[in-house]
Amino acid sequence: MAIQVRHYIGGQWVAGSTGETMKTFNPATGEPVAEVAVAGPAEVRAAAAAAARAFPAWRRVPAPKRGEILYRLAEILRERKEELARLLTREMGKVIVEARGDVQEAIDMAYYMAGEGRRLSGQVVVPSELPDKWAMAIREPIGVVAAITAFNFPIAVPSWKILPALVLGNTVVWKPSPDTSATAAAFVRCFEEAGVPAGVINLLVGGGPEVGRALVEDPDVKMISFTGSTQVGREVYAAAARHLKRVALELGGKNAITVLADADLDLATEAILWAAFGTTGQRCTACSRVIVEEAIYDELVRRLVPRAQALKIGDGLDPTVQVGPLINERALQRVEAYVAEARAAGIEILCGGERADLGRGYFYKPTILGRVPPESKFAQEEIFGPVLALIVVRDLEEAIRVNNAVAYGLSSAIFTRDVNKAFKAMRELDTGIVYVNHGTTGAEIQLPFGGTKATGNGMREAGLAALDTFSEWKSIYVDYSGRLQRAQIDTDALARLPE
Ligand code: UN1
Repeated sequence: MAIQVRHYIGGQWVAGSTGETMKTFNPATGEPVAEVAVAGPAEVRAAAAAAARAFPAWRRVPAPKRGEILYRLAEILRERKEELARLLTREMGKVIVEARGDVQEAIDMAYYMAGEGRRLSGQVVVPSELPDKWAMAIREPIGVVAAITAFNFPIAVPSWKILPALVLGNTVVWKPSPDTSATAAAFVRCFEEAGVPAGVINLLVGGGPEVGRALVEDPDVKMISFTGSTQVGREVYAAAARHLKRVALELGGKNAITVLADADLDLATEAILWAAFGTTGQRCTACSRVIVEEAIYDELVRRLVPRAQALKIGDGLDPTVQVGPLINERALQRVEAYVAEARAAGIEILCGGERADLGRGYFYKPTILGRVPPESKFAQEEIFGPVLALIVVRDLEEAIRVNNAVAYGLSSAIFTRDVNKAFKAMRELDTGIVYVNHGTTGAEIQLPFGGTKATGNGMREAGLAALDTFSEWKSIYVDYSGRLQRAQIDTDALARLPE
């Protein structure tokens, strides 16, 4: 029996008014997982209005109390971790250990932001240039935040947006990917049970791009936090600009691991396999390029290829499976088209290069392309699948140039035993996240997450940086001198000191 999924608006689970439904499917088996109500403009309006109504009371709940609710949420997520992870794997396809990691990331974020409820540090008692004058800067919530998220991290990524937003006193309308609607609803049920008041979090399921557009345009929505493609991100940014709304964008990546000749090749091999083929390459942080020094190219290929061929492909619920399916037929076709084009362009397919025939599901074999020209589309465009391009370079300088010569800038990594080279790379790699002797995935929630260039618009999620993203600064001056003191005019502060 398919799970019935509805919208959550103003504390009620509702079918909405479109009368339409859609289904989500298990990408490993093709079986239906959920029957989902489809949101339309009326649901967007209702959810945004409910969030706006809930805002004045929620912003006045003391932040430590908001934090306590998030702490309860963390505990509920911990209890339900296995249940949520299994549903996530069924609906999205990633292997079960990774699904547990996805939930764990939200648990980590909930505890972290619960603690922020007792901190939320502003700049307290900032020096004033005038005597008997007190100054400070505090954080205020922005209002209704629209969170628009992708299928690939259906719990972790939404938690990066929703939890900081809530602890700061914002209210939220969340539009998840329609492909992971049941997972989204199960996540929101945890908020409800944790005691998040009606209207503080709202969920719109089943909605396509028009629902996203309506959210961006809705007058009650004050900020949009979007994770998805660079193309859609641009549209969101442009549409929001007309209303001067704040936007935080997490978009594409073309992340590279550089392997220098002195690297620990066993370690680099493990790391490349995990970063390139984990989550079937469907991470924003996935490694899709390996930049390798010529001297060790053959050796690295010799190690990587048999290991990539040996990865077990299948249903992520089987704990021995290492690579799950792609999310849907469209994603599979996109990968196929890229590989067909690479083949036609004469690029060597070192392994994979075809669907994995398991009788059902959207499976593609881990694929490695050899000696890919760094300026070719296979080394420039985000494929979002299990396709890895190997690029040969002469030295570190060229590696850094190649790493940086793409439109995106999310994550990068370098393998070397030379501390001088490692530090040089840390300085020069033009990405929001840099790893030394580790692959490009595995960001932890207490550090800022985000990228440079076409990966975003300079905003960051997670870490303390998330507090800036989801709050408005308010500077407050209290003059207790009892007389008019003019900043920048009455500059002789000493003369103004009382006798
Ligand atoms: C994403 O792919 O959108 O760093 C998020 C990582 C994970 C999060 C990825 N912690 O790979």
